[in-house]
Amino acid sequence: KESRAMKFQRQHMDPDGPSNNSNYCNQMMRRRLMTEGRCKPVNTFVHEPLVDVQAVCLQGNITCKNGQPNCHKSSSSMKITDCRVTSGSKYPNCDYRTSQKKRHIIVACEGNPYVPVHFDA
Ligand code: PAX
Repeated sequence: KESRAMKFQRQHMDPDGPSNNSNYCNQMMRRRLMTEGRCKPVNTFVHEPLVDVQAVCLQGNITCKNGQPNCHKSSSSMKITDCRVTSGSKYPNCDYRTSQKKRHIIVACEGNPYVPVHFDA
């Protein structure tokens, strides 16, 4: 079975990306299996080395949106792509808007080793 840590990597890690194209989210959301059963409404891909994203679990500890205490905010801003389903998108034809940004990211971490399992913001 896929662990929570592996699921985070499938859904949120793309260290070698992004290919600079407006179809990035349409391709990646499908390729990473987030358009099965429904179109996942919002998803962020991070374009930094895995070790740098794992290291966020050792950086500033903050409260998560759901009130849990296991969130961490990156001390540096990171290259990301936000994918957001368009208003006209109709499953199974999931259509996404692609926006590239540089932001501090917030992830929730769990386990031993203590690694990212959820993307909070
Ligand atoms: P998830 O299902 O929320 O969390 P995601 O991050 O890819 O998946 P399983 O066993 O899979 O149910 N976990 C936590 N979740 C939330 N908060 C805390 N503190 C926490 N600690 C552990 C994956 C697993 O992490 C566990 C949780 O129980 C899950 O375990 O976001 C909805 C989705 O959209 C993404 C992030 C979420 O997907 P929302 O609205 O609930 O915050 N997303 C959202 C994104 O990628 N980018 C964005 O900018 C936003 C806003």
